[in-house]
Amino acid sequence: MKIKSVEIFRHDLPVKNGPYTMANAEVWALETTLVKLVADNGLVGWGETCPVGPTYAEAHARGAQSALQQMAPALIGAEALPLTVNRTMHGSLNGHNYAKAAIDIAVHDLIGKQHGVRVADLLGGVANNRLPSYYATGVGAPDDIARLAAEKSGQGYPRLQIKVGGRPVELDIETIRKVWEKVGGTGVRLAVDGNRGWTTRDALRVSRECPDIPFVMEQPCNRIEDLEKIRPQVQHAIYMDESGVDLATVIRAAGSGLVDGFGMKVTRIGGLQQMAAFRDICEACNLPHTCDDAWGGDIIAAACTHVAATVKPPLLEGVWLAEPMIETPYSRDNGVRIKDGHIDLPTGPGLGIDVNETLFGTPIAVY
Ligand code: 0XW
Ligand code: MG
Repeated sequence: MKIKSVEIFRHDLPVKNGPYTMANAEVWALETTLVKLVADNGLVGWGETCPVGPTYAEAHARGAQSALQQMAPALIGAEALPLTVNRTMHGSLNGHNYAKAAIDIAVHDLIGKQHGVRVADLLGGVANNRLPSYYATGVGAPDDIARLAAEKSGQGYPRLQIKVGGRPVELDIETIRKVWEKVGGTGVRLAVDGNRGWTTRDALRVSRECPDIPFVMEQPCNRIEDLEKIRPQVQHAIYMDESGVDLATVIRAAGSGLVDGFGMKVTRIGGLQQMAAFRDICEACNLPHTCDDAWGGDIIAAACTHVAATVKPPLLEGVWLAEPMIETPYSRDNGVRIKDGHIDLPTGPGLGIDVNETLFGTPIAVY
């Protein structure tokens, strides 16, 4: 099966009940980029990439579209196989994992449809059909976040992620304390995500002042050097998120014991082929991790859910989806949804998503 054509679409995703606020970003609407691969046998595969604005990571929507246009001509006529396609992409553009991920996801969708199997089966086999999600609050007033945390834990989310950073650290400490007053003892797991927004001074202070609260400190500071600096001094587990930009970084962080786990994004690491390798590295080192993305609609949601289904269950921290903040699903069968804090793995071949492409309008580019 060879790739016959590549179509690139742009689609707006307004944030339901927005904005969504993080230490370095406040987003009201996101622009997602969709890729449609058509094979020479007529099958269609879909991929997606949707940076959560231009300041969360070194990624932005127009960058993805431009990178995809740079790579697309080289893909025409290529065998629709993940390794072949990834090497073809590396041969036509250096870096830009988050754009390459959209093509990689679409190739997995195509192959799954060709063989009548789910993407999760292609990635090694399903360990769990019902995946735990986690709820990520925005940065907000301590009482509001505590109320929201209690509500979401009551709805069945097994894990909460509290956003902090970008404001006086005293407010973050108050938020963490108030959240724990509400959910401590319920069994819900807690992550505190700085999204690179704390100084090392802030991170050390939070850990020192909250020794009794068993949260995971996710990407508290901006650089790997900052994590190295705080590592010997904090009492809390440290997870790497935004700094985990490629497999080489993951191998270094896991092998040196710098981190206790990862928040991982399918598009940041370069797609499902890379994500499966990441999963295996984590399993070899016994490190827990999430399988999610920064944002995106049903295609990203399905990709995250399929890879998460293959993770050894005790190591899966959860799958975050933007779904609760998206108005219109773009799957005809209502897509991938969170119910009672959990997500059912789609059952159809490939990603298992029936994409309603009429929502996307005319492609911005066709090859
Ligand atoms: C909670 N998320 C998965 C969604 C936002 O894009 C940020 C991200 C994270 O963990 O950093
Ligand atoms: Mg994070």
